[in-house]
Amino acid sequence: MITGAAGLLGRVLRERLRSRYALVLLDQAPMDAAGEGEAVFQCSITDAAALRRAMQGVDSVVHLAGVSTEAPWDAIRDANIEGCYQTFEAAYQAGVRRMVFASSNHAIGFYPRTRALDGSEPVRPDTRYGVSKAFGEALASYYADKFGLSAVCLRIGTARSPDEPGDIRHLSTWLSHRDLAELVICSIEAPVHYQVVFGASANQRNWWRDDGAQAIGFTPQDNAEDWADRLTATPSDLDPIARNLQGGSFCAWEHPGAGNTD
Ligand code: 15L
Repeated sequence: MITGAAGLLGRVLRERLRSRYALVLLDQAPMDAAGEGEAVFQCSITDAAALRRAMQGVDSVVHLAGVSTEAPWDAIRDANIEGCYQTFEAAYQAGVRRMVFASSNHAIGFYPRTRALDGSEPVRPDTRYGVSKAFGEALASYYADKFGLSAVCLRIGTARSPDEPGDIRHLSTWLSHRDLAELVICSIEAPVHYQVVFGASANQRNWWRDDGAQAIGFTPQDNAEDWADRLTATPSDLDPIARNLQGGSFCAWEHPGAGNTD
């Protein structure tokens, strides 16, 4: 199952995984009609009964649904806290084997760019959104340890459309669509109990030297550096808070000291 199947990453994964797996596609937004080997469910991830019906017979859930950027608390709470909980609970009730949770680099966004992370550090969320991703990682750990629902949490960097880095920060954080698909396949199939993995391509300027990727056998192929010559500075490259921290502009949003360019 892919939750959030109508979103950008959901559409990329639908396209790239359909030849390998039978897919159950779930989103509250409308989606293209089910093709061969697909089933489509249009419902909210806060609707526990609908979730449970849709999950019957599902082996793995790739949980992408939710608010994907900073937002007011009630939106984050409903989708990324309550909806995330309902998704894990429904998966457990339905006997799902593996959860692949779309976490985010914003769970650790307040680490400086000079610090190479290996995934074992305490979280340092940069937004309410980042806090909700740290919640999802904790929830995944809880369901794995208590109920045996194994999980891989993907701290995704920047996967975008068009499928290329768009600013200087992305030279470190970019995750190509090809690498995203491979990362998710490894996350579904690796024999692990609970694992945090950074989701980035083989970028020369990568800040994340984790062994999580090794643990699931993920070897990225693409390198954002191929676009380096074409990228120019953006406003967030000038703000010292955004420029120096891994979460970039997410760290500067609502920050009392942001907006200084000296
Ligand atoms: C994320 O978590 C967001 O979903 C995405 O829109 C990007 O902002 C990305 O992080 C990023 O850090 O570039």
